[in-house]
Amino acid sequence: MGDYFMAYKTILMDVSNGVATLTLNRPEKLNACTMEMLGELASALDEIAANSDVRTLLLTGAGRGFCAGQDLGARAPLPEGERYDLSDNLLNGYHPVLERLEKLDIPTICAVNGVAAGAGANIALACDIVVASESAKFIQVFSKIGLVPDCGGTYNLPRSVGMARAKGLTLLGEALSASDAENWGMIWKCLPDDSFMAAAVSMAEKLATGPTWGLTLTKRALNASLGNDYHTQLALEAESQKQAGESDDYMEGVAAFMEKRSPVFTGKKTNKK
Ligand code: T3D
Repeated sequence: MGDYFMAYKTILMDVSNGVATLTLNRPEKLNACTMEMLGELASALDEIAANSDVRTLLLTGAGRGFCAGQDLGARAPLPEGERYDLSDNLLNGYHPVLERLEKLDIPTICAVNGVAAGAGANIALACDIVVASESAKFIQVFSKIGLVPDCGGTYNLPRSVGMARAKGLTLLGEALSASDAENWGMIWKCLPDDSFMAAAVSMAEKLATGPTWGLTLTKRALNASLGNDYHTQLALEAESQKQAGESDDYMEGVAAFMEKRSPVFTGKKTNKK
C-alpha cells in the first residue's frame, strides 16, 4: 500500500510505484455515481495531475460492480409539471471528471471489475486502455429509462465499434460481455476473473516506468487524429516527434538499445534538469 492523500468518502485513492489507483467505493449500490462522488473524482484527478511522481492512473470499482451509472436514488419521481434538468448534472458533475481524464498527461487504464452501466460504461471507455474481467459486462442502459447515452458514449462508440454496433448497443440497451467487447475492439482485453486485477496493476506499473512524455504525446496524437485530416496529422506527428526527441528518455532509450540493457526512463518532458 502506498501513500494516502486527501480523505474521500465515496472513492479510495492510493499512490504507489508511480501508479495512482482510484477505486469507486459505493459497492452496495454498484458504485453508482452521486454528485459527491463526481466532485471527489474531479478533486482526486486534480491531485493526481499535480503529482509528478504519478505516471499512470488506474481506475476501478470496489465490490462486484465497476459502476452502475447515475444513482437513480437521486431521481425520485417529481410532481406533475416538474422535471429534472439533467444537463445540469452532466455539465457540473460528469463533464468536469471527463475533461480532467482527457487532459491528464499520463496513461489512464480502467480496470472494469464488474458491470459497467450507463455513465459507468462511458466513463470506463473514456480511459486510454480498458481491461475487463471476463464476468464484467457493458450496458448502454440509457434507453431502458428513456434517456440518451451521455459521458461521451455517442462520440466514442461509433468510433470504436462502428455505427451499426453503436446503434444496436444504445437503442437496444442489451448487455455486452467483456469478451465480445474485446472482439469488437471496444476495449483492449478481457482477462480471467482470478488474475484480472493483478494483470491490470502489472500493466499500470509497467506503464509507470515508461517514457511518460512520449506516451503522453502518443495518446494526444491518437486522440487528435479523430478530428484531423491526413496532412494535419502528419504535421502533428512531426511536431510530436520533435518534442519526444528532445527528451532524456529518447537518449536513454537509444543508449539502452545500443548497450543491450533495459532502459531506465525518468518520464520527464525535456532534457532540462
Ligand atoms: O440523471 C442524470 O444526472 C443524468 C445522467 C445519467 C447517466 C446515467 O448513468 S443514466 C443510467 C442510470 N443507471 C441505470 O439505469 C442502471 C440501473 N441499474 C441496473 O440496471 C442494474 O442494477 C445493473 C444492470 C447495473 C446490475 O444489475 P444486478 O442485478 O447485477 O444488480 P441489482 O440487484 O440491480 O443492484 C444491486 C444494488 O445496487 C441494488 O440495491 P439494493 O436493492 O440491493 O438495495 C440496486 O438498487 C443498486 N443499484 C444498481 N444500480 C443503481 C443502484 N442504485 C442506484 N442507482 C443505480 N444506478
